[in-house]
Amino acid sequence: MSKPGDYDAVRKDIVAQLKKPDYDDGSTGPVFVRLAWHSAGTYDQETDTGGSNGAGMRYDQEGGDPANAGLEHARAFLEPVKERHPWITYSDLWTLAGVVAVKELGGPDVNWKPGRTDFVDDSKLPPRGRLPDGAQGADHIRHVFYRMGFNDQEIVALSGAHNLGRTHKDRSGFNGPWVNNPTRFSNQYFKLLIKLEWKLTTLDNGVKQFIYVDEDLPEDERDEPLMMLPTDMALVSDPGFEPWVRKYADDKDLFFDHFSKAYAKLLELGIRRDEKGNITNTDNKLGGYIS
Ligand code: CCH
Repeated sequence: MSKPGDYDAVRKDIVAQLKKPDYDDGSTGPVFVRLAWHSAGTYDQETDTGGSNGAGMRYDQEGGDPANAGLEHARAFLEPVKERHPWITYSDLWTLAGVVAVKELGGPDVNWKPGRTDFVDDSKLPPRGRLPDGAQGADHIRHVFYRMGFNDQEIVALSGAHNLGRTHKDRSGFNGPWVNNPTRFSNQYFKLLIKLEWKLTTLDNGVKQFIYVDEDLPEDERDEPLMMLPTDMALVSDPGFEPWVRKYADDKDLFFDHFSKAYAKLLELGIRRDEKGNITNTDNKLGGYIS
C-alpha cells in the first residue's frame, strides 16, 4: 500500500493496467477514457445533480444504465489499482484513469485534481438517460452537452476522443473502430470525417451507422471497415460544429490544447473547490484534499 496522497504511485499502477494484449485492440486505455467521461457526463448544471462525485456507477441505478454497458470491464481492470491504494476514492481513480490513458496513448496532459468523494448523496443521483445516444443528431448532442455547460467548440473537441477505441455490438449495438489505429490519440478522426465517403448502412441487429470500406483494395486485403455514429456525422453536417471539425483536422496542436481543457472541465463538473484546491461541496463527507 502506498502513502495516502501518493497519486504518482497510483498513476504508475494505472499505466501498468493499460497493456492487455487479449483485450480489444490491446489496450484498456480507450475504455478508461470512456469510463471517466461517463462518470462525469451525467452532470446537470441547472439542478447541480450527477457528475463524477459519488462514483454512482458502482450501483445499479447508474451502472445499469444501458449507456454504460461495457464499462464494468473498465472498472474491473482498475480494481487491482484500488486494492493497492485503498485510500483513493473510486471517483478519483476513474477520472484519473481517463487522464492517464489519454497521455499514455499519445495525447495531451490533462489537468486533474483529486478530492472527489465516494459518498452517495441520494438527492444528487442522476436519472438514467442523461448520456448521449449515438443514433441521434445535432439537436440531441446540444441538449446533452449544453446541460453540462459546454459550448459548440468544446463539444467538437470532446468528440475527438473517438480517435480512441471502438464500438461493440454487445454493448451499444454499433460495431467497429473510428480510425485505423484506435490506441493512438491523434486528430485522425476529424481528418477522416471530412475526407472519406461515409455510407449509411444497417447492421443485422437493425442498428444504423456509417461505414467506410476501401473499395480500391481487393476484399482479402481490406482492413475492418471504419465507422461513424450518426452523432459523429452530425458534427460535419451542422454549421455550428463543422468549422471546428475542419480546424482540428488541420491543426493537431489546437485540438490537443482544446481537448485537454474540455476534458479537464468535464471531470470537474459539480465539484467546487477553494483557492487551495480543497473541495468545498457541503456533501463531501468522506473526501478531502490530500496534499
Ligand atoms: Fe463516445 N461512444 N460518445 N465519447 N466513446 C462510444 C465509445 C467511446 C458517444 C457514443 C459512443 C464521447 C461522446 C460521445 C469514447 C469517448 C467519448 C460508443 C461505443 C458509443 C455508442 C460503446 C461501445 O459499444 O463499447 C456519443 C453519442 C457521444 C456524444 O454525442 C466523449 C465526449 C468522449 C470522451 C471525451 C471512447 C474513448 C470510446 C471507446 C470506448 C471503447 O471501449 O473502446
